[in-house]
Amino acid sequence: MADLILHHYPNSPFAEKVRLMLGFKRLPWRSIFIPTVMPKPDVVALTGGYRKTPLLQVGADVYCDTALIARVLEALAPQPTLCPASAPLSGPLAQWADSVLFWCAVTWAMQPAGAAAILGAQATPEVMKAFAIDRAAFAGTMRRMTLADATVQLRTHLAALDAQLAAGGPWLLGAAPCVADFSVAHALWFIRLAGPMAQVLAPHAALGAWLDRMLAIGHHLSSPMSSTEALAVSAAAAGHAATAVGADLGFDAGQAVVVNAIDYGTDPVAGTLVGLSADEVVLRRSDERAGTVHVHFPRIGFQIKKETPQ
Ligand SMILES: N[C@@H](CCC(=O)N[C@@H](CS)C(=O)NCC(=O)O)C(=O)O
Repeated sequence: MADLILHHYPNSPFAEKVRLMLGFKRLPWRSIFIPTVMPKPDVVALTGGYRKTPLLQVGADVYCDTALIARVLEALAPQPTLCPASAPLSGPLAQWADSVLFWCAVTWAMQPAGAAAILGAQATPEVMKAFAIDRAAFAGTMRRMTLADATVQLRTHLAALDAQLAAGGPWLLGAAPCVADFSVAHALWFIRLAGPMAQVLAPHAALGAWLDRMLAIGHHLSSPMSSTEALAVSAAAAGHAATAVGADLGFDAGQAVVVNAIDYGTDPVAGTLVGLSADEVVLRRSDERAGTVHVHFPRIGFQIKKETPQ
């Protein structure tokens, strides 16, 4: 199997979701630390514009968004499963955690004392200013939560999660962890990272014990790689993962299309459509350094448009 190359940075919650899923599946991986703010020239060489963290690269296939990365890991290592048949709501619950819960958690955690704990010595006034400017552009037209709203909503969500675990468990949807456990865990991991802000978790004993179990899964084995090496791996790859454009989905193979996330970080990626299903859209694009890359996105949370010739 080609190397699984994760492009990430240590304090990214969504990266922690993937690191834990790699740990759960006992898959060894290569680790590339990418910048936390734009510019990210080596990331964009691979994706064509998508800038969110993390990315999973396998040869010249690049997988964007952790919902899709979860499916790729599931296909590579079906056991232990992230989608037990006994938990059909694992996907929708993961999506709730990755959006609703995530924004409450981040808004709460990034209060000044939390941001100082997360960023440590890096949190100079200049770094904080550059970070704020970058994230304002990243949010685009998305309305960001106020701290007052995030605080009350986070407490409601934490109480519901705690009650679910106290009544059932030991995992969120029963006897085994599923993808939703990883989506909830990364948001709460970020709150724990935020030093004094972690007190919001204190009243919830069942949730706290579950989070300890989740984080004990660990990250399995990783070894460092440089982004220059990753671009060379892509350029040298012999081919791509098999893909095809399904019938009756509104698009044709070979069409010029543009794909973008619909929530935030909506930077468009243009390419030739080579794969389309209910779960995934795949574009082929070329880059001077990365060669011919297939960039994969999930369907949920993304928009595909035909590129109209100028
Ligand atoms: N839906 C995306 C969300 C990813 C996301 O929001 N990642 C954050 C970091 S945790 C990000 O991209 N921040 C800006 C950046 O890293 O440039 C996923 O599941 O991968």
